[in-house]
Amino acid sequence: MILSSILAAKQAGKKQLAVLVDPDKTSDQHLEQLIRTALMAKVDYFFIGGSLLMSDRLEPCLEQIGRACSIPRILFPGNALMVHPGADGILLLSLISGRNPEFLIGQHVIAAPSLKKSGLEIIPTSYLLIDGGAPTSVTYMSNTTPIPADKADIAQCTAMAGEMLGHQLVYLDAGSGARRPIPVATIQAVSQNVDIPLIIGGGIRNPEAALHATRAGADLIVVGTASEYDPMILVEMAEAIRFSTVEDGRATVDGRRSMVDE
Ligand code: 1GP
Repeated sequence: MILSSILAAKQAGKKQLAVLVDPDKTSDQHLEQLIRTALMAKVDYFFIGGSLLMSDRLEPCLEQIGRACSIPRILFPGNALMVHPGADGILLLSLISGRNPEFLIGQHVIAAPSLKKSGLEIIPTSYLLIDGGAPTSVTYMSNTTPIPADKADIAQCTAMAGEMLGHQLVYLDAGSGARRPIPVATIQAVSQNVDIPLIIGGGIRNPEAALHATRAGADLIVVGTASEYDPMILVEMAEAIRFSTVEDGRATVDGRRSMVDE
């Protein structure tokens, strides 16, 4: 079960890493290399999805990952068309930073029959868009305004409301390709005020950014764009995240503090 493994990792103070695969942007060859690197880096999950699906690559991507490894494949859907029974689970996203009913309930109603018979593990997730410095596909496609990056109080209260509504995860996303990742203060405000696992993504391009986010309280880091340019970055990201886990356990590794600006 995906949710129970995320909860167990949080309980153990173990930080996790997910790679976002956009089926439209991934060739067979690139995906093969990405899977190899993900195995090397011991990546915890594949997130699969995007704001749009222009190709019919969703199923081939799911199959290719499933043939090559047992890393769980979690759908990260932009809309109801992205439900596919070939995955292992799906983040059932409620876009609660926005006020567009289509992404609060409309798409969910459309997807309900196929979700019900899909056999997928369905994980109700609070999804909050945080301004990452430039308009992104997801803000445009969802027709919603992201929470201003420095309004930690709004992010905090929104996440608290999502938790009280019964969501099992909270995902703060600056959007794929964001210029700036989510500020540490915003991550801290949310992580200190909700108990459900916290996913952070958008604009995380280097190990330092991943480490800053996990130190601030992120439980699971999502990396997409950076791995499209350089799959090997995953190995460094995973090391940084594990370093943060070890550090939380107060068994710091000599010399590794130089990884971040103190
Ligand atoms: C986007 O959080 C993901 O939904 C990943 O973002 O592509 O910027 O890594 P990047």
